[in-house]
Amino acid sequence: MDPKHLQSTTDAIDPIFMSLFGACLALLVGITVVMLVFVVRYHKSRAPQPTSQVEGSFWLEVVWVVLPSMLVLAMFYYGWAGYVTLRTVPKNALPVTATARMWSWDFTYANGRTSPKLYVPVGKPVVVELVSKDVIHGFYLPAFRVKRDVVPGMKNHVWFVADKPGTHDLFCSQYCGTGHSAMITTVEVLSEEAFENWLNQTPVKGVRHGRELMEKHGCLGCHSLDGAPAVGPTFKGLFGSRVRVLKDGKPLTVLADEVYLRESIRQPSASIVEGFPAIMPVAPDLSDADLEELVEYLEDLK
Ligand SMILES: [Cu+2]
Repeated sequence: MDPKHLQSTTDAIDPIFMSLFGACLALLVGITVVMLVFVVRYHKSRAPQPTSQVEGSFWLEVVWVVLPSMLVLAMFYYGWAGYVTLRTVPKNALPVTATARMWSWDFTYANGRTSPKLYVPVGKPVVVELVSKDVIHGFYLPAFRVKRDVVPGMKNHVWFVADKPGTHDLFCSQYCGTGHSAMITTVEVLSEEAFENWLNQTPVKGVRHGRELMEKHGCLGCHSLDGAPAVGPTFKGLFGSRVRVLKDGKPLTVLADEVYLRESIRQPSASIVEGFPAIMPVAPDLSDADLEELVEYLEDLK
């Protein structure tokens, strides 16, 4: 399908939104003006006696039944048409899986490439399968008028098409716990060529890959790398430091060595750093090789 002739989600939603908004505005202004005119015109000082005794008006009643009915039917028709556009995925759409977890997003492409940001090519529709690892999240992309709940155990999707390169915000729209406000990322719209290059790039091992793993597994939703306060303790200066923890309910000072890091990643509830809530989830999809890379990365942060 030629992208020029493809109706985007924005094209589908904006005219409906503006006409509903316009109809509401016209009613608000019309009703308010009539109300004010009547308040003045029929004030007791101007009209001390009841002005008339109206029994009814056939045609007036026909008008106020038929006009509003047509208005709400038109609202339904255009609303439905927009909904159908949002739910009808173009045939050539590029599939991407969005995985939501407390409290981060990651995106998986057909060739296995994963990314903490949603990279898309310009002019090509993208269909995003929505998967949640834990609780109900919301995939919210205001720039493309797209918002859909991400419910664990439920198949769901959204689609959109970007018409020019750029960066747009991607939010979680359902309050999903302490780190909800940190559950933000971006959609990066690239030219077709730049997108193909990015898609076929293999992530390099080492420090950069360690950082990618952090983003992929959502560590950075709760832990900062620069000492900034967050939901969980910062990673800055963690390795080799002495940490006050609660182990089996007893306070204890431990050395943050490799053993401690491995245990804290694999079994987050084994020891809880003092002053922080015991809310870190286990990561069953973290391989042993990736675990070692994460530990190495944390050592480098020292
Ligand atoms: Cu969320």
